[in-house]
Amino acid sequence: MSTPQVVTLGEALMVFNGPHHGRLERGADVAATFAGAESNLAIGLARLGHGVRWLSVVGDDPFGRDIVRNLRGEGVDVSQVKVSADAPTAVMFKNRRAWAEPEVFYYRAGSAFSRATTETFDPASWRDAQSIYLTGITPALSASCLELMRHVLADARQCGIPVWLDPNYRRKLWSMEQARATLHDLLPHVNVVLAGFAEGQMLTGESEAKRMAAALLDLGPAAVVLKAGVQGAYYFSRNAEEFAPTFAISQVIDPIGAGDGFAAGFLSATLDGLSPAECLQRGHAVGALVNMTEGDWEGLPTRAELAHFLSQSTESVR
Ligand code: KDG
Repeated sequence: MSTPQVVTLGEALMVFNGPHHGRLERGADVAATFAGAESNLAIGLARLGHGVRWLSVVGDDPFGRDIVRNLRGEGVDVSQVKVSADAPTAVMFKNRRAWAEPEVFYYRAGSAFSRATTETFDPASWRDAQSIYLTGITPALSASCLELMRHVLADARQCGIPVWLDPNYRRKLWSMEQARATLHDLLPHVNVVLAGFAEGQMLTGESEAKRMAAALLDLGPAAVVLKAGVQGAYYFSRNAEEFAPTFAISQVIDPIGAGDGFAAGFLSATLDGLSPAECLQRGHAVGALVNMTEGDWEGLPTRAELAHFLSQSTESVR
């Protein structure tokens, strides 16, 4: 087990994408890949040259084996991933529609990861991290996953390891009321929260960036990153405030995963010791490259690709 800069914990799913121009039904050509907010982030950090460990549980099935093999191939430390003999890897189907955002169907209730408990991982598997990255998907999966999340947060606090959290609200997993109550309970143990505007609104009831950030800071985190869609993103702490516009891109091919890409870019720049403004810029650059590529993680750039994109892309949307 090599020493990671970042440890992330979460579920990856096998994904079956329906056809671009047809229904997801009998006879359809379905393309298999995998996804997962935390595994997307792990790949993003690994491609940028950071040491990252992904903690998860997969089923003893071809999907779990394929996911682990791919993450290992990307350079992610998968040495602590557990294989369950009794429960399957989660699965998701994506119905792609030309006229709307894709429709997602989860088959993850009772999955191998959803059965994880506070006993599943050795605390040593996160205690050597410089930062821990979690999302609001994990506590939505099961009562035992929520307990595991609380356990990691409490232990990280005691060990002095900063925790990052993206609420990643998924309405097919829980209601806004459940998400708000649970995340309010978890946020006092989080150091940096990276939220979309709608999530910030759900958590605080505020709709203006500065007031939303103030309310989030009051809940406990020392820093708040607010993603305001195509406009850009804000960084707030008690004594600093930054805004950076997004990059102009020719076409959004597939927006899913861009938030995880933004988080990977922002966290990568933080690990490199860059300023909040530079962190926002790297977050936007990585998010833009994910937006311009099919798939949730396939467009995540290497260092060289990121440098190339930044060298030619000086224009911003605003
Ligand atoms: O952020 C993108 C993720 O949502 C996607 O890759 C799959 O983790 C996933 C989920 O739960 O929908």
